[in-house]
Amino acid sequence: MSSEVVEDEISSFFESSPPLKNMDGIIKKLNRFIKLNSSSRGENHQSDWREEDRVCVTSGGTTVPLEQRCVRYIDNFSSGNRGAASTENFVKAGYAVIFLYRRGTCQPYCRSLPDDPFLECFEFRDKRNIQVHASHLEAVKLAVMDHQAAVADGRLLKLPFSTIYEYLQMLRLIATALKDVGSCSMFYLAAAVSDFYVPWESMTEHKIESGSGPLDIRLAQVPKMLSILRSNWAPNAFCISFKLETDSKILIEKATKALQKYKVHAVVASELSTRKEEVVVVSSSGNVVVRRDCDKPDESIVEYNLIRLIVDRHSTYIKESHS
Ligand code: PAZ
Repeated sequence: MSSEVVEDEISSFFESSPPLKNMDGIIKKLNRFIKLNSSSRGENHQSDWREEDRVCVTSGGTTVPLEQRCVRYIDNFSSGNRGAASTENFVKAGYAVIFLYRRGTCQPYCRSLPDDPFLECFEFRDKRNIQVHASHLEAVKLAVMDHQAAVADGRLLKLPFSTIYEYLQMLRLIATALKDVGSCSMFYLAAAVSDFYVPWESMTEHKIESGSGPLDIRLAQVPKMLSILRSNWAPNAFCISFKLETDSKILIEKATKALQKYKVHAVVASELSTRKEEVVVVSSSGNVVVRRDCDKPDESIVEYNLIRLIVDRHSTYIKESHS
């Protein structure tokens, strides 16, 4: 498909999307966050270029509404665990992170809390007061401390999405806002983005009636935004995309094709059942298997070594772009 056809498809996707709610508020938050991470550091730290690094981490799955006044939608498996764990490690590495996440999925600093932390971590001290249960005290203290430090330091901005329409519009806003940051910005696209959707104009307004027998729905292909992100939205940003397959035999081939087609700097390939154990970073300099190491507390998640590798590659990229 020619690049003009892709661009036309992308334009008509955005033109026919329902407008993003609170777009002005999101733009304000984004600009404030990006400015904060330039002005507060810049002058006194001119030689320390690491402090200007920013990454947009996308996380969780996009929904595909079936009705305009949405009652039903198509969803996917993504828990948001990878995005949340990666965000924590990027903050640790000195990045300012824009965390574009699916509402209700895993959040940074909350991964070691129980599923229902509010109800499970607290108990009554007496009739009027509650306290953290001793068994969760350390985990809650650490989560609150690390989260507050990241936010107070201006290192974490969280922006939620639900639908494919919201996700892609917000990604475009972020990319546009980060355009001037150039090579110091990174896109780490770990979200599981729907490949198919129901175009807004062909969607029924009201709840689909259930009395009229089997349901036929025609899903259109979601235009691949990676190409336009690379060529127009943020051409100088370092860009990491992700590829998930259930058949390990085709995984590396697919990831290599994506690397070449979208000209991203690396593709992180994982297989559904082993995605928490290992990933393969596919890039033009070869493929690197990254595993978790259960014997070392920090390295017990695959994202620890993954982010170290990605940060290292990003540093080299920035140096090369500045030389
Ligand atoms: O969100 P999670 O931790 O359950 O899974 C992460 C992941 C597998 C969704 C991510 O690493 C990924 O590969 N995202 C891209 C999926 C794809 O569209 O191929």
